[in-house]
Amino acid sequence: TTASPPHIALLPSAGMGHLTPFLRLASMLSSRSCTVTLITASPSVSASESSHISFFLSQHPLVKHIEFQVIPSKPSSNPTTDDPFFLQFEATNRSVHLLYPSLASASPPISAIFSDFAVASSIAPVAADLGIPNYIISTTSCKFFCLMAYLPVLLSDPWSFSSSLSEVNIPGITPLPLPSIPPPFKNPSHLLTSLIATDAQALSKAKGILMNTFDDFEPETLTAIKSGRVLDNLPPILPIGPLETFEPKKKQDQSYLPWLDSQPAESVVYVSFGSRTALSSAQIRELSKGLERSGYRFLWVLKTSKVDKDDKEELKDLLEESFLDRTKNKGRVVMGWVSQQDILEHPAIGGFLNHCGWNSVMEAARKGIPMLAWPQHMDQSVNAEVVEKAGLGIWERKWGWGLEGLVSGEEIGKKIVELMEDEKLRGLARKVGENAGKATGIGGKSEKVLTEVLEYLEQ
Ligand code: BUP
Repeated sequence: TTASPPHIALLPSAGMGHLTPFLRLASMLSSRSCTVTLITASPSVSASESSHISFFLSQHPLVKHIEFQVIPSKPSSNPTTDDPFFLQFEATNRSVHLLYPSLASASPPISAIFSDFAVASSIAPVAADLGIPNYIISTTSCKFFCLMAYLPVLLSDPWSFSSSLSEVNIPGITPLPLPSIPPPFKNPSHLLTSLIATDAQALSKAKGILMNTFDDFEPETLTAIKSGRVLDNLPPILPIGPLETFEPKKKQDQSYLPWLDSQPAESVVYVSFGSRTALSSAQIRELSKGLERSGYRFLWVLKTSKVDKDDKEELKDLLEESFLDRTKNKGRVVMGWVSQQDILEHPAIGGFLNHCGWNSVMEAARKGIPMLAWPQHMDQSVNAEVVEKAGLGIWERKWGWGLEGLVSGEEIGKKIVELMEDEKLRGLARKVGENAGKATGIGGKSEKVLTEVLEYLEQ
């Protein structure tokens, strides 16, 4: 009998930064004739997650959907954080065992589960009971993945994050400067830290780690982790990025696109800090000054709350009318969801001021767009260093964590000019884009890795 394509169940965790790569992979698998089941937790934290899930399913009628109810956490039970995304990670982990019956009765039988790092510990026993392999999907840089995988070892030594040290050492990879470590990691009882450490301990049970990155982007770190120098008990590391985007045109306000059409090539700075960072109102004002001072054209996506359901403010409450007036021919400020895809693809975009959420980094890499990195929280400082080293962008380390300080408009303006005028950077970034294209093209390294995994899983 001839082998038939596998049935793959995909289980993302909370937040657009996690959902997005899963939807992309689901689309890629479906177009390679796999049967795909998308598993989503309900209720979702943000409105963008639920609307993207529905939209995705409407575009992919063959993809099956399992929605499972998460058992919410009691607000008082986690004194270390009130971040709704972290609370959902925890709630999802506690609820994953409920999936067993629907996965066991799936037809055709499920060949493998591809699940988020953030559910590694809870899905491992489910996959074992089903007798099928589990692949972990890493939605961050390989370098930050190394930090998470190695976190249990670091936490076992009280000196690891001591402020008397300037860097954190992980075998095989270049040391991480202490300021790049996400602050919660320094507190072993922080909910996020304990979840990540528990998930890290389950990694050895996985069949492989699929990563949204590519060999040429993080060559040294990938070589180190693949050769077992970081930890000797990890399963194969499988870079398959940058993941292809599927997003066809969605019905949303895209009034910024005709405006972009009328701007000169590579003249516009695109500014976005991702789906869950709301800058302080003081920082929003400084950023507006910086954009104006730089003299460059801009498209700025502005968010005012961590979870989109809480968005209430209006543009006129956040920015002075005089600013909006003065810059009306030079820039656009947009609130709400934009199609970052369409924006980064647009020839008018010449630079990207961004927080270094990993999806954004991979999207910029695909298009070879130079970045000005301004990490806000979590993996973003480590990612910023990766971006800088890969030649995709510049990073002003002294700005620190965006959410913790205040950077003046003057400094921001100067740095934007540097981003837009650095021809060497533009050339290097373009090269990154070419390499990304090679990796995912036919016969490319990332494409081959994915093909091999799917061949292995054929039934
Ligand atoms: Br905001 C926004 N439109 O308006 P990241 C984001 N995106 O298409 P984050 C839009 O969401 P984490 C918008 O292209 C990317 O694919 C964007 O993921 C898209 O950052 C995704 O870049 C956002 O990883 O997630 O949202 O901060 O905290 O997990 O890094």
